[in-house]
Amino acid sequence: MLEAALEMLAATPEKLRREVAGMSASEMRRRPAPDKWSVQEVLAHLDDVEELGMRARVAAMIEGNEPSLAPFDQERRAVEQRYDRRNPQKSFESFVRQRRVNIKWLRTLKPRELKRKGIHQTVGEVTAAEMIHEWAFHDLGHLRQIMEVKRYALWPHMGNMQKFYKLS
Ligand code: NI
Repeated sequence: MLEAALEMLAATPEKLRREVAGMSASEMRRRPAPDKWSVQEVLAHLDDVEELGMRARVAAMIEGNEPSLAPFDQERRAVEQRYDRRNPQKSFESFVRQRRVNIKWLRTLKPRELKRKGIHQTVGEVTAAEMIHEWAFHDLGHLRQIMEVKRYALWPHMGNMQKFYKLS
């Protein structure tokens, strides 16, 4: 499963690129609902957490002795880091650069390194391998968010066919 997770992580930049290709700046800024992120915010977030939320944690487990891992509140971070003001193209490019380096690094990790642990302050013990699976899981969640923005954009144009669906 780890290989599958690494493949997913490696595939995310291209998936993102395809999903946002052709979107205008205002489409990227649009929140589908007041409590849902825009594409711009999702891109800013992926760029922001790639090091801090992901790589740094895996590295800490490998280099340290069961380090304590601080929780990461993405909603608060989005406000503090002004995700809504970030240039989406720059966020995307910066994310892709970091991801490329990280995939190379992840592929060098040995089985004994993957078994190393950290202690997450909220959920307890986590291994480096588990963190990598979560990393891929996190990617897919945010890709789904982008799909959701696109679904919302189609909604007003569907007429009576809306009756078959509910927007969550
Ligand atoms: Ni997230």
